[in-house]
Amino acid sequence: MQTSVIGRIALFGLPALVVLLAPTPSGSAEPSERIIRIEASSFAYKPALIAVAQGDHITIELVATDVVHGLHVDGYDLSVTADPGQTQRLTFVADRQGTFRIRCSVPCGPLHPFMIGKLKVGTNWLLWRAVALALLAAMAGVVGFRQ
Ligand SMILES: [Cu+2]
Repeated sequence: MQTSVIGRIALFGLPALVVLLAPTPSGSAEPSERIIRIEASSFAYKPALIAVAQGDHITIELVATDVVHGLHVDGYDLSVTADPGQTQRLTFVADRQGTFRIRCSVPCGPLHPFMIGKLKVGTNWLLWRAVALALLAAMAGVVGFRQ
């Protein structure tokens, strides 16, 4: 049995278009440059939750508003310390997906152990889109060969 050209377009072309044009949940599929300002004061980070996409280039600007505070990202093993009134920067690529704990790395008072935040690194939709397109192209190639 032979697959018609129209049949092949319907089988692989349309799914490929859907994969290409489907909107991503975050709105943008491109890895982006993100500058995130975090205010640290006894005993909390503001914001306490940072959500980024995998592959994003992140610069955290840590601002301590009262005493010296630190910021350590578990899983990425990154640290920065800021004196009051002096912004310190931490730059990294969010290459690992998941939820990571942020905690203060400088003993800053009685509730220091509870000074925590979260870094959430979401799905890289650009990567999954490329994988889906490659699979469709491979399937189209197999069907094309069999004729
Ligand atoms: Cu602390």
